[in-house]
Amino acid sequence: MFYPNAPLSKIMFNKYDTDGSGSITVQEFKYMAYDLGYYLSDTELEFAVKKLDKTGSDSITYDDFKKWWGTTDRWNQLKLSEENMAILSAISGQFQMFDVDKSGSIDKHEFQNYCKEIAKKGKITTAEEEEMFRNLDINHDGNVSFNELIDYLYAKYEGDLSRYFS
Ligand SMILES: [Ca+2]
Ligand SMILES: [Ca+2]
Ligand SMILES: [Ca+2]
Repeated sequence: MFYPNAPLSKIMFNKYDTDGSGSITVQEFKYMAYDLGYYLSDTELEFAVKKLDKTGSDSITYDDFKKWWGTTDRWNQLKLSEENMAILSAISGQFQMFDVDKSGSIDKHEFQNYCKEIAKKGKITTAEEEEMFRNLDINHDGNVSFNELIDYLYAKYEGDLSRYFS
């Protein structure tokens, strides 16, 4: 729908919310970036949506979008720093190491080893371990995918993944 007096943020939001769902998904955001001439890698796009999404819906609502659109360096702030890229690749390497059967996800058995690594300091009880697995396995399919792990860490460290290694 076109509103002649709507703010630009609203016009842009409606234009790129191509399925009219009321929120912008990674795919829709990707198209917008491309259409406006900004190049972001797939990883950066995923993170852009995670960063802007304040409701945990994996997509951007108009309220989230409006805030971002109103910032002056709106595209630059979505670029991942070299440091963040390095951290992501370190987490990915760690994930692959614990994915012993190379299935692309970490099952309960593999998780027991991984858990010890995440917990690092102090002991972790079986109950805590189970709770952690439940929190990580967002879609409850009995496996932790890399995306689920990143979502978890991203929420836990409020977007600052460098804290994971400190
Ligand atoms: Ca949409
Ligand atoms: Ca596995
Ligand atoms: Ca899962």
